Amino acid sequence: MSDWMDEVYEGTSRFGLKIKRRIVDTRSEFQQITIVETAALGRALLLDGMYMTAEKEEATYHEMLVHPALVTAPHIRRVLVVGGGDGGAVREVLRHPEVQELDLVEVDAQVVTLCREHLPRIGTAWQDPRLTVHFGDGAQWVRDCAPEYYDVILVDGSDPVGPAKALFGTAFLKGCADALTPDGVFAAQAGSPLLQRDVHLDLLRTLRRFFHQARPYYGPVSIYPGGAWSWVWATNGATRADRPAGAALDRLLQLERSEPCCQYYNRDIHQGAFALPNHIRRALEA
Ligand code: SPD
Repeated sequence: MSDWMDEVYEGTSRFGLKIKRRIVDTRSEFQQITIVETAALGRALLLDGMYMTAEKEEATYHEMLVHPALVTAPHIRRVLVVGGGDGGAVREVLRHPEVQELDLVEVDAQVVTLCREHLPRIGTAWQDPRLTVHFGDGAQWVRDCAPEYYDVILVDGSDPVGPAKALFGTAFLKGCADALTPDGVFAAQAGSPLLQRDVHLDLLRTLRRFFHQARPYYGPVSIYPGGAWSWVWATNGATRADRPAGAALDRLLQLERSEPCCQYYNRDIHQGAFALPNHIRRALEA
């Protein structure tokens, strides 16, 4: 057995971590689930050979998926997370005391079971009474959901292949717009702006059909293809993404004071993350 675990992205790039041992390697109904102990980043989860998360690296990704939306949404009583079976995103959502009801909809029950057992440092909030875990198809969930139900919807899917592909599609994104309150906020992981440029731009263009505002934001995730990552933020309300003010600023400052504090996210990161690289700005204007 090789002592390296490599993710080969589309046959054109490769990222690898030296591993101490393979803890889980099993095929679920949906995908290959692998959990390894790495030499540098603690335990890591891969789905179908793609790195999803690693203990010493996951904070940036999960904080950036969750807090820009949770800080800026006018209300955050009801929150939906689609995907995110490792528990990192819900852990970050539940830092916010205003959240009353959090639904996690994960297609693959085995991901949750194995992550709860083997990645307990990532999923630290499974016992929170505000959280309900549902197993099923996220696209179906938003289709069946009462209109204008959620204040915030977060999509923590994998890359747009396999079970996560539908989460980048028109029907699902329109379903999310319909399931949000009129001023609700949507956020999702949006791929590598370099290696998945078309996916990234298509997602933004699709969101702009269903939301008055849809903005990308950026940050580093070293274990994902290309190392530079993106998320999208969208709303039909009037709240601004990039400059939290009033209640949003209060929430951000409360988060900054909370213990344990975020490892990556803060007010400066929030504002800077929404700055657009010129090549993206030009592509979106075209
Ligand atoms: N290239 C992998 C992108 C995966 C994004 N979601 C990861 C799930 C972590 N909770």
